[in-house]
Formats: sequence, structure tokens, C-alpha cells
Amino acid sequence: MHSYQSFVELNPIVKSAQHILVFTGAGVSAESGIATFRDALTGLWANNDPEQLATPEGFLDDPARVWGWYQWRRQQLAGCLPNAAHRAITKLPAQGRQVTVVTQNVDDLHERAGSREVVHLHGSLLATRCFDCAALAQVPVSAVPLAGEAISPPACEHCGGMLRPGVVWFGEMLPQDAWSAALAAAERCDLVLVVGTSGLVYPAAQIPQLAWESGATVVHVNTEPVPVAAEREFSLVGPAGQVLPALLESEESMGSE
Ligand code: BV8
Ligand code: ZN
Repeated sequence: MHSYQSFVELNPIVKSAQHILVFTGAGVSAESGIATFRDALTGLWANNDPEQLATPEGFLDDPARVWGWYQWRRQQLAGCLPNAAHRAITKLPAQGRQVTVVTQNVDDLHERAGSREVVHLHGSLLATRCFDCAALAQVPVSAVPLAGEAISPPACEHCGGMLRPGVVWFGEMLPQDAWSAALAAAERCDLVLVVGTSGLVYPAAQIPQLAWESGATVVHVNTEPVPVAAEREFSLVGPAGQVLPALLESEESMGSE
């Protein structure tokens, strides 16, 4: 579990932070019931080969399989709720403090918890666009009986092309505006909370490092200890749904203004 010592050490840093960057990965949604990518038992990658499914080639190779997998994930998400970690993050903004949430996740749990400004580096499960003409589309979550059952993607009403999930696949560029916003937050922040990410996917994984290089303090919140190599870097070990509220409470208990 997280060491109390680091809370006491961290508290003045959290309290005095004027711009907090909260950088999240699949681990922040794990306690809401959304499988992480790396979780050995239920990880999405364990059951599906991401190189097969989360790539444009995989989609063109078998559109129904990929579309069905995303529809299943949308359906899963519809039944999930934000957890205590998402809620603790919405409480971080105190008067005058700026908070930027940059997430690798494609779920909408930060928004549903009440976070206003969420930067999605890898797009959103709830967004749909045409694979050919990129026109946006609204597609209801269809009842997908089995996990990842193949369903042919609907046709675009503008050009008849195939609709695709509005997420960033492997080998695809990140949305320019999201990437620029993440870089700006990394430059400006004085504290980064890195919550529930294995830090394996690039270029997203560069964000905490860039913030550290700009002088920010980096606090990892992860069920696994994260090796901290440098000064101004801490690792709090435990589920985000417990660690983040505790970190925030210790701030409140120390009388945040
Ligand atoms: C790009 C959307 C280039 C889709 C995602 C070879 C070929 C092709 C590309 C590459 C290659 N080698 C490297 C690359 C680059 C590639 C990459 O980094 N690959 C990795 C696998 C090595 N990156 C890309 O392709 C990116 N684009 O590089 O473009 C380019 C350049 C110029 C011109 C054109 C193109 C695009 C990457 C985006 C991929 N899309 N998602 C979808 O969701 O289906 S990535 C997806 O996986 C997620 O979004 C997320 O980013 C990633 C999973 O990572 P995490 O979020 O960290 O989750 P994970 O399960 O790994 O870890 C969970 C953590 O939480 C663990 O540490 C665990 O301990 C912890 N945890 C668990 N429970 C809890 C907890 N912590 C706290 N509390 C808990 N309760
Ligand atoms: Zn189209």
C-alpha cells in the first residue's frame, strides 16, 4: 500500500500546486469495471490481439470483427460508473488552481464524474466517423450478445463508406489539438499525477517525462510500484480509487484554503 510518509511529504506539494496535470491510463477506470489492457486475466489485449484489432489494417482486414469489438466495449462502458478516483480528480480544482486532465483512455468516465476539460490523446469510444470521408456520425450502442461478436459497420450516409470508431489506432497520428494541449500542460504544470498507466504506449508516455523535465513534481499512482529514478518523483502504491481520495483528504485535512 502507499506509504504514509510519502503522503506527509507530498501534502505541501499538492497544496501549493497552482497547475496540476492529471495524466491517466486504463488503471483509473479499472475499479469501474473496465478491463485494462495489461491486466493478465481480463486485459483486452489478452483476449484480442491489438495489432489485429486496434489498427487500420486490422479493421480493413475484418471490419465486422473490429466494429463488433468496439460495440461490445461501448456496451460495457454504458453499464459502468465513474469511481472514487475519477471523483477525487474533479475535486482538485481549488480557487485559482488550474487542473488539466490528459487521458489515454477512450471511455467518458472523467466527463461523467464531472471533469470539464478532458484531453483525449487516443480519441473516444463514443465518437464515430467515416473511414473514407471522416464525416462524424452518431451510432447507438447496439445490443451485442457476445463479447466482440462480429457486426458489420454501418455505412456512411454521406459517401457510403464504412463507419469506424473515433479512436486513435496503432500507427495513426494523435489528434493535433489534443497533442498540443497535452504538451502545453506538461510545460506549464508544477505537479503531475500519473494515474494507472503502464507507460508503454508512445508518444503519450512522453508527457510525464516532459513535465518532469520542465521542473514539475511527478507522483505515480499505481497498484504496482513504479521505479522512481529522480528527485521530484514519487510512487504511491495502491488502487487509484483509494489513493487519490486519501491524497486529497490529507490535503483537505491539512486545511487547504
Ligand atoms: C503513433 C485507442 C506514429 C484504441 C490506444 C510498431 C508498429 C506501429 C507502431 C509502433 C510500433 N512500435 C511502437 C509504435 C508506436 C505505438 C506504440 O507505442 N506501441 C506500443 C504497443 C509499443 N504508438 C502508436 O502507434 C501511436 N501512434 O506512434 O503514430 C506515426 C508517426 C508519424 C506518422 C504517422 C504515425 C498511437 C497509439 C495509440 C493506440 N491506441 N487506444 C483502443 O483503445 O482500442 S492505446 C491503448 O493502450 C490505450 O489508449 C492506452 O494508451 C494503452 C494502454 O495503456 P495504459 O492506459 O497504460 O493501460 P495498461 O493496461 O497498459 O496499464 C494499466 C496500468 O494501470 C498498469 O500499470 C496497472 O498496474 C495499473 N492499474 C491497474 N489497476 C489499477 C492500476 N492503477 C491504479 N489503480 C488501479 N485500480
Ligand atoms: Zn463517408
